[in-house]
Amino acid sequence: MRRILCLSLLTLILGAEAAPAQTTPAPAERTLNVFNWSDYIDPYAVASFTAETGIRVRYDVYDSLETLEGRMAAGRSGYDIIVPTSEPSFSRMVRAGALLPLDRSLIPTWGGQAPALLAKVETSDPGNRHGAIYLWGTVGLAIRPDRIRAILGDVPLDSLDLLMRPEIARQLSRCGIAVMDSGIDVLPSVLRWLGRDPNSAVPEDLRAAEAALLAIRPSVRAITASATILDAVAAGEYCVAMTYSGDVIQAQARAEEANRGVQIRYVQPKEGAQLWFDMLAIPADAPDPAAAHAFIAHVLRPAVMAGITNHTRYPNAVPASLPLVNAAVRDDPNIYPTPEMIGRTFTVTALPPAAERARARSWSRFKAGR
Ligand code: N2P
Repeated sequence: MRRILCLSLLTLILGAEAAPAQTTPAPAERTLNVFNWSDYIDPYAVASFTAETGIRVRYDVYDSLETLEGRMAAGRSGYDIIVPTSEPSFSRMVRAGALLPLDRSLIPTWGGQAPALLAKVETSDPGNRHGAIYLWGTVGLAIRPDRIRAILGDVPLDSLDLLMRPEIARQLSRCGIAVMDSGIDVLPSVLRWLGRDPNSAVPEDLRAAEAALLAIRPSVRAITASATILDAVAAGEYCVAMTYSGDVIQAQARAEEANRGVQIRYVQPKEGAQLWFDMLAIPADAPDPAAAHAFIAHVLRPAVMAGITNHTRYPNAVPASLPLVNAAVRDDPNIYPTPEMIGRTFTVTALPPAAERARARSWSRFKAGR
């Protein structure tokens, strides 16, 4: 909330500076409509875009793929820029023709993206025609190591066991367990923890994942929006929370700043963590595709990208931004994972619609606890 507020303030201030003198007729106001994840930009990236182009930004946020997909499925979203994860959402949108093919001649900074990372997302978008890479990361756990040690003693802290083993979860429920409310982004890790295929469409596998989640359900205090989890983790409310990597590191940074003795750590589960890429994309019916292309070109500038990474604590795909990324961010393997850590990740794929629906029903039963 605070972020959104200060973002609109900045836009206001810069907008006011750019306002024409009263004698000249006001030019038709141009607005870019952005729908992005919460806590996922540097306010300066938006403010500098407006300052340079004169295009104002209306900035809305979501905190799960379910919300983004629901909004897009309803049609006529009115957004010029959205930021879907390469799998499963972006690839589905590409196949459904819901995205505009990008005109690279309008994105002079396109070539700054690391070819190896573009190759990774090409499986979701042949030819990389519909999306530029924004930020990427993994799914894992926020933990409070001191609290966990106080309850469980010297246990390994690198495993999803902290959340998924019912007897452990029961003990840790005293200091608070939370799971982000996104079946799409949680179920694959649960399947992997069970030693099953994260992309399984087999009903038996899904039943096993649901049973595992129901077994810990009494110990889970909150299944809630990832943005809410970020704030609560920073405030020290949970000692285990499953969410996105950079959100945990943002929470850790906020807790350090607050200096109230709340120690937070990110755990990339040793069983294998989901690796994901978020894409800058333009809906096929975007009101102002030219402004959207200009925004993508702006965001991919190394200095702008460095600011975004410094602010959000998520890695980007523009190597030339690295010299401008704070050393503490660049050298944190939970932000920029080592090749060995990348080797312990998995990626997901879109499932057949019936399997997606079955997963959504399982997730609802987990939330309801039955
Ligand atoms: C931002 C979370 C975005 C990462 N708060 C999920 N792909």
